[in-house]
Amino acid sequence: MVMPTSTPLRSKKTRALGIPVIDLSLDRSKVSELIVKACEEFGFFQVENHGVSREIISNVEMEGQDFFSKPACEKQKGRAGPPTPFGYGCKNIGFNGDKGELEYVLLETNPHSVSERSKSLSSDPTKFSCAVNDYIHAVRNLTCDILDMVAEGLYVQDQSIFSNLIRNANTDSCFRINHYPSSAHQLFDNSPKPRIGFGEHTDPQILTVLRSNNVGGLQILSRDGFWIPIPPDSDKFCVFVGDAFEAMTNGRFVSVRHRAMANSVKSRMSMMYFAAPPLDAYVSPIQQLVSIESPCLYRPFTWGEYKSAVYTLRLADNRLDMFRN
Ligand code: GA4
Repeated sequence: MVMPTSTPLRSKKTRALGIPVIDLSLDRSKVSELIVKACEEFGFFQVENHGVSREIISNVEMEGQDFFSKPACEKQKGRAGPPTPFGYGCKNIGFNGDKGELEYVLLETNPHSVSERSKSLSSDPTKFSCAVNDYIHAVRNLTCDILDMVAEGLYVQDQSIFSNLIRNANTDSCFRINHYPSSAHQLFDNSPKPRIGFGEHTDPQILTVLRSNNVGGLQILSRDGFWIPIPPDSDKFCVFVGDAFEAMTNGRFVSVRHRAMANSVKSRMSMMYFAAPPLDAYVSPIQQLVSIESPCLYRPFTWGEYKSAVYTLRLADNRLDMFRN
């Protein structure tokens, strides 16, 4: 059989919409190039052939389903509330009055904290925390791999410059499971209003890695101001550039605004790993991306400072502006 000699390697796009789907099993240097391009153009991409095992994913998904199917009073035992955002939450997002059509569990990612929190979330805390910890471990490795490829694609000498922040024992990364209940009753409504499950925002962290069941709802805002629905695919992960990455790349990457709709007839469950630096780490633009032509856009600030500022604001607020030079 005659094969084409040199088919250019291109990221597949969800055709009509142009959102990159990157196959991580391709040649590493090509993948690095594609990831950087996607971060620059969209601040968003999907990955396939990511190497996270189906078993690890389905174990945590089952724990999530079990938890959200419990009676409300049971779930409330693990309730989050000021001063801590961690634990179970329902309809309230953050502490400043934002509401959503969802319930969620938010956890810190260190295994000890997961075990402790599991006691108020599950009747079998060991099983719950093992499933969550295995998932976090696998997705953290995937995230670090992606970050190393970004550094490679940006021709940064220290290729672990980003991933070291996530591998650091004091990383402030967190893990969240969102559950958007179905709205089967709207089936018979002639003009069902689209309901917002989680309102428009950017993620404050470096990178977010999301996986959902096969129920749609996620939308990203394109640079020209259109909401683009992301087709759900439980075999892929969605990757979002966060505010901290925008700052570290001196604005070369832009954090992507996104939201989740909750008007599906099936319930949607998504799981997010938010990769963040330690609280005392500086989120400054890396040296290689600052020059006379591209002067430093942000004043130096730590992740802790940024996070505190973020938690005083509303979901849709533009946060990075406060730290501009
Ligand atoms: C968005 C990303 C993560 O889910 C999160 C969210 C946090 C929360 O739900 O408590 C925030 C939101 C998120 C950004 C602005 C602030 C903080 C709600 C909110 C109004 C856990 C995070 O780190 O920032």
